[in-house]
Amino acid sequence: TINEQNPDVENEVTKNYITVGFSQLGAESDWRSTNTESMLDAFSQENGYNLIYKNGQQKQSNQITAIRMFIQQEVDYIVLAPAMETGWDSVLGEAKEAGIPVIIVDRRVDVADKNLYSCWVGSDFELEGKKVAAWLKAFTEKRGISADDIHIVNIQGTIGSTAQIGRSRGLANAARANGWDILDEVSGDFTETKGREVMASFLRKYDNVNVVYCENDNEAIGAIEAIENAGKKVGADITNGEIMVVSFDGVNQEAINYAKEGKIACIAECNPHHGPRVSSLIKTLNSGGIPDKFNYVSEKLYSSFDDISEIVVDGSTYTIDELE
Ligand code: GZL
Repeated sequence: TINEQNPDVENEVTKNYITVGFSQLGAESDWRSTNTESMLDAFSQENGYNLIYKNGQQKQSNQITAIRMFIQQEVDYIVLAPAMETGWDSVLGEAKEAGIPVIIVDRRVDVADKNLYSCWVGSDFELEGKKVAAWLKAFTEKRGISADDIHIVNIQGTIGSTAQIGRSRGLANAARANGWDILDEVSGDFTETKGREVMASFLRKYDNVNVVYCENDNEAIGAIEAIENAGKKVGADITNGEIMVVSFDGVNQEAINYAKEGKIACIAECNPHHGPRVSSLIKTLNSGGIPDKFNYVSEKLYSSFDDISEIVVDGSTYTIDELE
């Protein structure tokens, strides 16, 4: 007989495999596509898995439907990459009722009972924001640029996602501490199209923007296009009319090329390769082990301005890496 969910998979072959239901939030960015690839590679048959993969098209309702389907199919594990932090208590309660362990990957879930999921793996998004802000502070101070001359707009990610919450908080706290002016913050939903639209509206509204904090690379690419379409120059000479762009992810090749040219002044890496990490967490659970509840990945900071070789954040030193 053929498993109707995965027609190319023989039930006989997979009966002693670990069956995993993976609810991915969407395909909004290069980071997301790379993250999906990493998960599909890790949860292959040759690695001992039968994977049921569902793309939520950025809608939490689709993800909830997918989780309910996984429960119906009595999968062994559910992996959830949540679009936003809230709204998961009841469906994760149903998974717990069904005795199916849940692993959260990438963004976080804000649930009353943390026992609704076994563990989480992902990035420290606020630290990513702090790193970019620390780099901006080091860069501007080295050039004698006064905090009063720094006027920032933040093109935020999907509002309510952990990546947006952490990166926005990292910037806001640094701006308050350093006396920087944040002119505005509007969501670009982690996409190039919205990044371009939001940047164009910022340029119509403010004539003194000189730093654009993009909460992912796809937004940064859109913002650069909007800046150049408005006849302005993207660059680091921000007291002479240039507009500096900083960003997150380090996955999109165009953004990496921009960073090599100095068009994106600094990128905080956000590592998308969660597949092997989630697979090892499942293997630990499957052998009766108790994995750590929160598993943070370590990440780099990239810039082609090599006169800033390291930054300090909360007492820890981070080197600035060249982009390969
Ligand atoms: C971060 C991830 C974010 C990326 C965006 O781990 O949640 O979502 O930074 C992606 O590119 O859309």
